[in-house]
Amino acid sequence: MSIDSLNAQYGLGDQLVFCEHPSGLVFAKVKTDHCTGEFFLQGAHVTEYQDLLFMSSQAVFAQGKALRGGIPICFPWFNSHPLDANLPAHGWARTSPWQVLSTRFQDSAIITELGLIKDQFRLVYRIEMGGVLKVFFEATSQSDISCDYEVALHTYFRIGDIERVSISGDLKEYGYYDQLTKLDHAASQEPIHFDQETDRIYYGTASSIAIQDPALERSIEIQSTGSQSTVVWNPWIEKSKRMSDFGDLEYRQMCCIETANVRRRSVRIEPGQTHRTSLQIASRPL
Ligand code: TA6
Repeated sequence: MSIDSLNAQYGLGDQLVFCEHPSGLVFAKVKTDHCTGEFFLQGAHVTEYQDLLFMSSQAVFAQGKALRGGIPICFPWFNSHPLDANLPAHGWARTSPWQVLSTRFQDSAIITELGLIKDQFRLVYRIEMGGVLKVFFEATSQSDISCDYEVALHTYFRIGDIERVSISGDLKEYGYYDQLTKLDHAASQEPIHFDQETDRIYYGTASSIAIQDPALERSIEIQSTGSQSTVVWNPWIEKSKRMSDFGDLEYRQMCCIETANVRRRSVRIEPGQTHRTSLQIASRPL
């Protein structure tokens, strides 16, 4: 669908405008009295909401390439494919073209629904940009047998200084699997701090998490539903240097807190069944 047709059918005046990125990718600009934001149709990828999300200055905007930052949707597998390492890491949802299903202005928010049908799944992703950001990921099985999938809303949060950040909230109640050492760890009952490459899967329902960011004098409040695991990641300096679409020192201004259902907490849905994972992001002054 052309940009003009998209705006004619789904645009909402100057509050929701579809545009063509220099790369040729289509994205939408949101501007209301309460917020500004952006999302790309490729991957249904939210790239901006207020100043709460991190996008790498080295991000590559190209068809079929995952964008480094914002909220990539990892689905239907997390990290490497369990059977075929040649398949793209984190699945196909974040690099596929999603279609606009509907747009509306409601309760002071711009609400957009995007859809993708692929490999026996019907996906609907609702993005609500208002005083807070809400996203709802829904997967419905169109298979005639049970199927398992993994999902991670792989959110990159913008922070002021990684060495002064602490992650508080429900995660302290749960143990985690360290993806780097391949070891399990018991719950610490302590906030999480970063002083090295960190790549952990916390198993449990962490419905409320906060990123305390004294450098930016704010706390980012993360509420989730339908999520039985949370991934916490910072690449630190050596991995940052190995990522061509990420600045060597950008690890200092970001951390990923990923609302997920992965590995031991993957999702099993029956034929015709729908599972929803949702995320709400807001900030408050410290
Ligand atoms: O969620 C953490 C992680 O699985 C890390 O291991 C790292 O690979 C990161 O995702 C980024 O993955 P990507 O495929 O986007 O480079």
